[in-house]
Amino acid sequence: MPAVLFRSPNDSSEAWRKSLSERVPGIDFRADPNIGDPADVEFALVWKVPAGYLKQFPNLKAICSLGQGVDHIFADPDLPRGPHIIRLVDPWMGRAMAEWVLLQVLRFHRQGPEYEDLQRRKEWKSLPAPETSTRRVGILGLGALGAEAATTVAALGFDVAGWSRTRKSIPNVTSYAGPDELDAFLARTDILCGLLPLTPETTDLMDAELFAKLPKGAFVVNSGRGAQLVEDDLLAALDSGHIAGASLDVFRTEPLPLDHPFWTHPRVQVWPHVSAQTNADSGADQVAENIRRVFAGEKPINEVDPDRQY
Ligand code: OXD
Repeated sequence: MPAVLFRSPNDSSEAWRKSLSERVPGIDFRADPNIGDPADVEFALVWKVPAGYLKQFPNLKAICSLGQGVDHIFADPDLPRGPHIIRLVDPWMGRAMAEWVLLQVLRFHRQGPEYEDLQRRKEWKSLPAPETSTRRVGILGLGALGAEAATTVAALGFDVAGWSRTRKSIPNVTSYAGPDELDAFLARTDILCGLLPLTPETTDLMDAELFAKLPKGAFVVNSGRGAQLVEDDLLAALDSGHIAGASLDVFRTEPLPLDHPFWTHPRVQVWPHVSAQTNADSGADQVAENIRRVFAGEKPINEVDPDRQY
């Protein structure tokens, strides 16, 4: 059997070796740096490998991301042309992401930051009770993750809309599509949740111009990719009061540098890229199926279109 290469900066090789060995009898699983002869490797399971790394495998047939995002693969200028590019589409991760988005929406909706501040000042004071049905939540990106987050938030009675490249039909979620409908989507959004894949089109999308199109006092949540948000523009919008608060799980540089102003900003909550972590148990079935398919010369599932890059 051809070899499966594994490389990730996270210490998860033994968990993946175990879960794939249970599903692919006789698998030749090679965790970097023990790769043996690179010519044996036909399937690579990777997360954030250095640029140029994958071109050393002359017989590679598929490159599978160890996450839902594949931007780390397309960022390699020497990416070999030809292998299938595959992402994880894991219901467990979809649920985890929907929980995280819901947590941020509820925290802002129920004035969490204001009450946390009152507690710090030992002030017993009630604020006007918020109304769920008129709180407008906007999900940027209605792929597998965005659609589940939108449905989960809508189930609680929020007024939910989503923006995506093409029109989507999701019960209780108003669909806005394409660049022409972005402004109308932003104008009706009190809590903006970024869940877009990183592509050349979405890089720097959340900038000063976009923040200005949100209503005054809107909140910004991002668990898409850090490079979609212009951090200085968000800081300026927070400091002017136009944006009332932000919860961020992804950053342009990760880990977030120690001197970054987000760490100590009173209206920013920092999360260390944990909204939906890859799970070697729940993700292994589809990876095993793809190893089987690729080695049999069949088309894999969850293949990414290299032109769209998601
Ligand atoms: C992913 C991530 O892409 O965790 O899955 O960022």
